[in-house]
Amino acid sequence: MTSTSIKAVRARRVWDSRGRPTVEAEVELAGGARGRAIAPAGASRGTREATDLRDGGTRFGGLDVLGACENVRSRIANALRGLDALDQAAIDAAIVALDGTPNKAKLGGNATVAVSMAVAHAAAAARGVPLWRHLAGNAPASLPLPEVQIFGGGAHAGRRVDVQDFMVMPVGAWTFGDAIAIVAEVYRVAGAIMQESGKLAGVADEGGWWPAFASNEEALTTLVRAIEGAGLRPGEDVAISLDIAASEFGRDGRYRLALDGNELDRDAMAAMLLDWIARYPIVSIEDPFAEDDRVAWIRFGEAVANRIQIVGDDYLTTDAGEVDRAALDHACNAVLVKPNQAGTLTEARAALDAGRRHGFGTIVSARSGESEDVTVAHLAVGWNAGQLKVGSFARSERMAKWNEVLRIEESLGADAVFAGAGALPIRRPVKINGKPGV
Ligand code: 2PG
Ligand code: MG
Repeated sequence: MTSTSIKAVRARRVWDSRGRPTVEAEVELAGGARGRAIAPAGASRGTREATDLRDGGTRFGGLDVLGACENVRSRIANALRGLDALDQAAIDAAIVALDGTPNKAKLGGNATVAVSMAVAHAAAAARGVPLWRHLAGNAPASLPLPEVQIFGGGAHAGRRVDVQDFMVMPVGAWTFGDAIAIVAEVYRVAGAIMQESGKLAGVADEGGWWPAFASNEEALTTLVRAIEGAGLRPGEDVAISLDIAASEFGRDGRYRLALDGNELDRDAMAAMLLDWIARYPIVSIEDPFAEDDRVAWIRFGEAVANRIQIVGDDYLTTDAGEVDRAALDHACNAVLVKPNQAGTLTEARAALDAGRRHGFGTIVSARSGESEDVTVAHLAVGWNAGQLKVGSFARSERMAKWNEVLRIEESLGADAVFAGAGALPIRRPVKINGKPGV
């Protein structure tokens, strides 16, 4: 027993940003240090993600997590007691072995990720350093380029539009603080445009403006107007990024765009996206095709050839093996890293490391169901991911993360390194003379 040995692991049911139950884990070390973390929850979920263990039945629509909390208190606590919190890999290996399934079906990924993150917080507290510093060790750390939703759609907005996230990336910014201030202006102007056109109807799940548009493309034209209205140059100061989340409306190579009244085959879907890329300053597209449509991904990857970032979310589900396969296929050039898709920090880190080995962009991401927990902000900095996606620029479960990165930036002072547009795995992330520079 040393001062960093795990003494106790506790769990409590808390509530997420959608008012749904979720798991909070608390870890206490022998020396008295404590760490705490809350599991997030996705709405558009990849089929290979770690299981989000829910009680079923009628209570809270079947979404209660009393079973997952009990797994933390009993099985996980018993397995981890006495282990050294400084050895995250050993802790997570013990969790993986205890579960014994490929997708945390027994313990619940919500139980395991909360504990895994709480252990990291406790270890950092024991060392008396911020979590990002604990995670970085002697390796370089950097402030991430933010990817921020302006309009929310898909599963986060009652499928009001098909595309899930219309986001911006402040590619012209030189510091994280500037980047966030630029986003604030674009978000504000986008809201004003919605109001002027009588389309202001509140916000979606991640705080983006509710997308009261007549077509998916109207969101793109409005986004360009918002960037210009903020006095910024589309593509040079601020670029567009999309999460199509195509698994939500695509199956067997066919894509049903309900808002546009279209059913597209995989080639027509690719043609539509290529047309958008040609006409709008888009630097990144996530999940352009459904997770079961490997051939579409490979063809699209070939057609785009690193002109933009192509991000695998549902397609890769934060799995190092899937990242390796996608790299061989040239299906994408970036990995979204969501700790709860993997179920432990070590597995999420392995997916990020696999991406880095292949020259991929690496984006640490929150989920649509979030809380005041700011662990992902520390992961993005401490793992030197280069990019961070936590939803929009409203609602405190989102702002808590952006604000935490601002604090970290300030604490670094002159040593702060902003990843900026260089974090994108593309040849030229900006427009030149008003034309796409790709
Ligand atoms: C995504 C995330 C975050 P969810 O698809 O990238 O926007 O959504 O957490 O619902 O999977
Ligand atoms: Mg996604």
